[in-house]
Amino acid sequence: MRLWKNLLMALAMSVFAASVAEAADPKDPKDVKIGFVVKQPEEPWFQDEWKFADIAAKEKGFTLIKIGAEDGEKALSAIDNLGAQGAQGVIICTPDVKLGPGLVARAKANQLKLMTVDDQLVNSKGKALEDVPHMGISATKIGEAVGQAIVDQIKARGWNVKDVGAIRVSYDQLPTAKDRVEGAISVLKQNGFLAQNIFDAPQSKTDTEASLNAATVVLNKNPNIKKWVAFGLNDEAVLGAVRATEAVGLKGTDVVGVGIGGSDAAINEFKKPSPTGFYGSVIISPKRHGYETTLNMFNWVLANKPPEKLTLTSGKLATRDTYVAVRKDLGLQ
Ligand code: FCA
Repeated sequence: MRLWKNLLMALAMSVFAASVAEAADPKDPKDVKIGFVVKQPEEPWFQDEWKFADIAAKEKGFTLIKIGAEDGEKALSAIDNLGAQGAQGVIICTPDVKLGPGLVARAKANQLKLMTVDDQLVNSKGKALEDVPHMGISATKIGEAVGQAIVDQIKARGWNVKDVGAIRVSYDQLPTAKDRVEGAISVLKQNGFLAQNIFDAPQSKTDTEASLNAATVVLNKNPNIKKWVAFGLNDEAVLGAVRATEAVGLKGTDVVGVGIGGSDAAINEFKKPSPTGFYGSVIISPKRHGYETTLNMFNWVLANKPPEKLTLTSGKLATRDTYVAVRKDLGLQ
């Protein structure tokens, strides 16, 4: 009797061990399950990331599970959910980078390999978690490209730089957001832009509506300034600021907004019959951030080949006249 019990127990344990081993170490692409969690699923950038991640999954024959997680609680439960579904890896753009150590612990508890995209995790002191593989944009450089595009337009329009105001749509709790706007500001200042003419418009969320609200406050406080430039974390931030300038009666010719992204939000603006204050966007690559990260995770799960610890991608300025060619160049057709 006892012997039987022991034998059964041993058998059960070996079955359990085998299934755990199998979950952690699949041998076949069709057994691979990867989660792709994003903080703002309705934003075109994230839709595009998912689209390219799906292409990778189709090509290689693994399962991709897409989850939107707009707050910290949802992000943590997305990880549990993926664990329960037997996924082996997850790529996340977290709604809150300070969740860093919590997310790492949760992924570990669920035996999930973890990689971040766009927004790098930080610890409680704000230091990046460099052990977690990350793909982000070269934020400062891309911000500088935004600043340069703005400076070039100020010159092309023959404006006196001293008369121009700048709306800095900000979300400083997110390091990549801060680096982007600071990059833009450094180029403005190098070109004679007055520091006192740069106005902070802190947004409560990284969407167009929050930016419109923040920018409206700045415009209402400075009715004497008639020429404006605007920059921020992404296209949505700049579009919000441009909409705010329109609401106070400024024309497109009085405003130079340059965004970052190049997804539908920007493209739809470029397609309008006449130019608005949204002059350009530095197009970044949802293909690299969606397709490449997912493929990296696939190789990590299947071949135990971990991704690079840090990959920073570049961007290219596009305007209504050049966006078709720039998108083609980046393989974004
Ligand atoms: C952040 C922003 C997104 C996008 C991405 C690359 O996550 O919120 O809009 O710019 O970086």
